Amino acid sequence: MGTSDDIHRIAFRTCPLCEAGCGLEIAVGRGVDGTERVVRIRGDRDDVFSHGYLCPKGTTLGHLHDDPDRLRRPMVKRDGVHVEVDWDEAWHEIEERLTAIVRDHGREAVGVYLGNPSAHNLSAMMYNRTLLGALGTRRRFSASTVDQAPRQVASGFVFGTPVSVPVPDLDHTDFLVLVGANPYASNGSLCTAPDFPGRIERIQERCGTVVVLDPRRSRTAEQADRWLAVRPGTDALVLAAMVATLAEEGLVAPGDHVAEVLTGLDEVLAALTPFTPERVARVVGVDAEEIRCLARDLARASSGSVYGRIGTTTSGLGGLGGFGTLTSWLVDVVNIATGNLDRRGGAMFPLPVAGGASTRGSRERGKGFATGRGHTVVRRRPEVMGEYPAAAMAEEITEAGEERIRAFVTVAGNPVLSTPHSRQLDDALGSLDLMVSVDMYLNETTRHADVILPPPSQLQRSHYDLLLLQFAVRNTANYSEPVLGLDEGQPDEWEILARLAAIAAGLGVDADLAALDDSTLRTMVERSVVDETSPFHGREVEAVMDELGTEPGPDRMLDFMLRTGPYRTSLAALRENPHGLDFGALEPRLPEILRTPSGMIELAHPALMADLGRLTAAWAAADEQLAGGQMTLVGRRHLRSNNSWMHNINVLVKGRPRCTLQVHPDDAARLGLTDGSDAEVASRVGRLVAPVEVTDAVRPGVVSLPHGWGHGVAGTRMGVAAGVAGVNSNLLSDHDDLDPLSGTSVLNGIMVTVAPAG
Ligand SMILES: Nc1nc2c(c(=O)[nH]1)N[C@H]1C(S)=C(S)[C@@H](COP(=O)(O)OP(=O)(O)OC[C@H]3O[C@@H](n4cnc5c(=O)[nH]c(N)nc54)[C@H](O)[C@@H]3O)O[C@H]1N2
Ligand SMILES: Nc1nc2c(c(=O)[nH]1)N[C@H]1C(S)=C(S)[C@@H](COP(=O)(O)OP(=O)(O)OC[C@H]3O[C@@H](n4cnc5c(=O)[nH]c(N)nc54)[C@H](O)[C@@H]3O)O[C@H]1N2
Ligand code: SF4
Ligand SMILES: [Mo]
Repeated sequence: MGTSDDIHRIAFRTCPLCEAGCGLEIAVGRGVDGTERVVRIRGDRDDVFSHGYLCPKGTTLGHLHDDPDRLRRPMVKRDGVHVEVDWDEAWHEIEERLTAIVRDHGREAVGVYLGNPSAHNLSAMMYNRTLLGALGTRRRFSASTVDQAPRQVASGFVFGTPVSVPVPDLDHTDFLVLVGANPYASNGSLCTAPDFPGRIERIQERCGTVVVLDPRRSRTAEQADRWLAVRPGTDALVLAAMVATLAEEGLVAPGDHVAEVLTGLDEVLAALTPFTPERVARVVGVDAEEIRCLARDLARASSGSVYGRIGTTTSGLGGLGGFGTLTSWLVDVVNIATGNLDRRGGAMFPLPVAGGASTRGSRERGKGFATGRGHTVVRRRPEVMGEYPAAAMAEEITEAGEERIRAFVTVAGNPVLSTPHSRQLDDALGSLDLMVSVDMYLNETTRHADVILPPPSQLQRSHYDLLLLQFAVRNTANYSEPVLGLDEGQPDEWEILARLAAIAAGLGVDADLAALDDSTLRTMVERSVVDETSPFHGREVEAVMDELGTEPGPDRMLDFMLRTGPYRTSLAALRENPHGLDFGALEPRLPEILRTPSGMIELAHPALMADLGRLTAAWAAADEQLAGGQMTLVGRRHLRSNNSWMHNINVLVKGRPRCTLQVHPDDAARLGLTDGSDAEVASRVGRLVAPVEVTDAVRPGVVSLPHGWGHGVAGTRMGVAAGVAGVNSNLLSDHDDLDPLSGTSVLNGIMVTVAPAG
C-alpha cells in the first residue's frame, strides 16, 4: 500500500466480505510502474445505509488484492504438485476429464459445493444457477446446511417460500431479543444492517431493552440489558416455555392484521402447554422466573422482535440431533403470539429492490413448500431446497459404491475447514477422480483440486448484494463498479462460471459465452413480456433486449431485475448514485408475501408439529446427560476473521492467538486445566489439542472453540495463514448429527470430553 499523497481518484463500493454490506470510500493511487493500487479504505460517510461505518476487515480489500498468495492464473495438479498454466490449458484439462466421467458414469457422478462468498458475489449469484443446470446433477451441496437452511425451511413451511424470512425492525424496535447471535463480532446475518452494534445501542438510547440468549457472555451479551446463559441447543425449549407462559397468562395477542391470515395458532398453543418454564428450567439452565419475565416483558413492550441466528440454526442437544428448524419456527411463534409479526418495530418482511420470489403484487396461493424430492445414496438424507446436507458429502464420495461421486466442483468454499467431520471429508476429496475449484487460494480444500480457476479479486469486479438485500432492515440498493481493472487475460468470474457450465453442458471449451448469456437473458425477458405485473408486459422481446444493451454479464441481468423490481429503478439510476438509493423503512407486507397452499400463515405445519415429539424425547435424554456432567462445545466468531479465510492478511491475524478453548474456571479446576495449558478435546468422531483460556465468559459445562482455523497443511500456499496458530474445530463436529428437517449440521452443542493433553 502506498502513502496518502499518491491518491489520484476516489472510488465508492459496497464491501462484499460480510452481510452488513458497508459502503467503502477507496482511495486509488498509481504505483511506480503505473499500475493502479489501493492506497486507503475508509467508510463512505455518504452511504445511504452504512453512513461511514466499517469494520477492520473492510479496510483490507487492498491487502487482499495485493496478496502475493492470491492466485492470478489457473493451477493444474501435475504429479501431485500444483503448477500455473494458462487458461486454455486449464479449460482443456477440465473438458477432457469431466466429459469422460460424465460419459462413463452419468451426471450423478458429479457433485458440487457452493461456499459462502457465493452469496456476496454478483457473478456467482447469477451464474451458479447456470452452472448447476449444466452439470445436471442432483448432488448439490452448499454452506446453507452448515448455516441458515433451518431458518429458510421454517419460513417455507409457515409462509410458503423459503425466502420469506422476517427480519427484526432494528431501527424501530423497543425490545430486541437476540438468540444465538453475536453481531458485535459478526456484524449480523439474515439481517442486513451495517453498524448493527450502533443500531443496538440506539435501541437502548431510546429506553428500549436488549436481551441476549447465549451460553457465552459474548460482546453483544455484555452490551445487552439482560443475558440469559442458556445451555447449548436448548433454545427451542426456552422459546416454547415463553409461548406456554403467554398462553397461561392470557398474553397471546397476534393482532388483527395477523389474525386474519393465521391458521393453527390454537393447535400450536395446545401442543406447547407442557413446556412450562418450571419444567424446562433445569435442562435449559435458566431460572423459570427469568423466562416468564422475558415473555411478559416482550408481550407488554410497545414493539418487540425476537431474532435467532447461528446459535439457533446450527445447534443441537449433543448427539440427540439438531433443532434448527423447530427453533426458527418457535422464534416466529413468539413473534406472532406477542403481536410483533409484520408491524413496525417487530419482525418484518423486506421488499427488495431487485425483486425476488415474494415481491410481486398480491398474495398468490402457492404450491407450498416441500422437501424430499430425492435422497442421498448412502443414508437416504432428503433433498432440501434443491440440496443435500453438506455433512453427507464425504460418504457420497466414498461409500456409495458404483453410485459414488467421482468428480467434484467447489465454488468459493472451503468445506475441509467449514463442514463437519473434516478429516473424513479431507480424505474423501483426496480419493476423487477429478476435482475442480473456483477459488483464489490454494487452501485446505483446493489443495485436492486437479484444476483451480481463480476469479479476479473483489476489487476487480462489479457488485450488488442481490441476496443479502433481501434481508435488509431498510429497503436500499447500491451498485458498485469495479475499482481496479482486470489483469491481462483474466476472465471475470461470470465468464469462469459460464465457461465451466458450457463445458459441463458439452458445448466445448470455445463456446460463445455472449450468445449463452443472451439466451439466458432472453428467457427472463420472454417471461416478463407475458407477465401482467411487469413493466415490459406486452412489449416485443427483441425491443426489450435492445433496451438492455449488448454487453453480456451480470450487470445487464441486474439491470433487468432492477427495472422489473418493485421500485422500477435501473442500473443507470444506481450508477448515478454511487452512495446508493434508499427506498425507506420496512413496511407491513402481509398478506402479499404468503405463498402457502391456503394463502394463510400455516403455523401448525404437520412437519413442525411432528418434530415437537423429537424435541420432547431429546429433552428427557438431555436431562440424563446433564446429570452425568456432560461437557458441550460451541463456537464463536471474531471481528477480525471471516469463517476460514482472510487469514492470509497479516493485519487481520497478527496479535494474540485467537483459536483458544475457552473453559469456565469451575470446569478448569475440576478437569485439571490451567490457563495457557493444552487440552485434549474429543468427540465421537475426532480429537484435537487446543490451548486453554480460562474465563467465566462461558457458562459452566460449556467450552468454546472458534471454527475456520488449522492452516499450514501440506500442499497449501498461504504463507501468512500457515504461520498462525490454530486447529480445525470441525474435526470434532459429527457428520451424523443433524437437524432432520433441514439437513443442517449440529456445530454448536457437540458432546465432548475435555482433559489435560499428553
Ligand atoms: N464449527 C463451525 N463450523 C462452521 C460454522 C460455525 O459457526 N461453526 N459456520 C458455518 C457457516 S455460517 C458458513 S457460511 C460456512 C462457510 O463455509 P465455506 O463457505 O465453505 O467457507 P469459507 O470459509 O467462507 O471459505 C470461502 C472460500 O471461498 C474463497 N473465496 C473468497 N471469495 C471468493 C470469491 O469471490 N470467489 C471465489 N470463487 N472464491 C472466493 C476463499 O478463498 C475460501 O476458499 O462455515 C460453516 N462452518
Ligand atoms: N467477523 C466475522 N463476521 C462474520 C463471520 C465471521 O466468520 N467472522 N461469518 C459470517 C457468517 S457466514 C455468518 S452465518 C454470520 C453469523 O452471525 P452470528 O450468528 O451473529 O454469529 P456468531 O458470532 O457465531 O454468534 C453466534 C452466537 O451463538 C452462540 N451460541 C452457540 N450455541 C448456542 C446455542 O445453542 N444457543 C444460543 N442461544 N446461542 C448459542 C455463540 O456463543 C455465539 O455467540 O456471521 C457472518 N459475519
Ligand atoms: S462489517 Fe466489515 S466486513 Fe462486513 S461489510 Fe462492513 S466493512 Fe465489510
Ligand atoms: Mo454463514
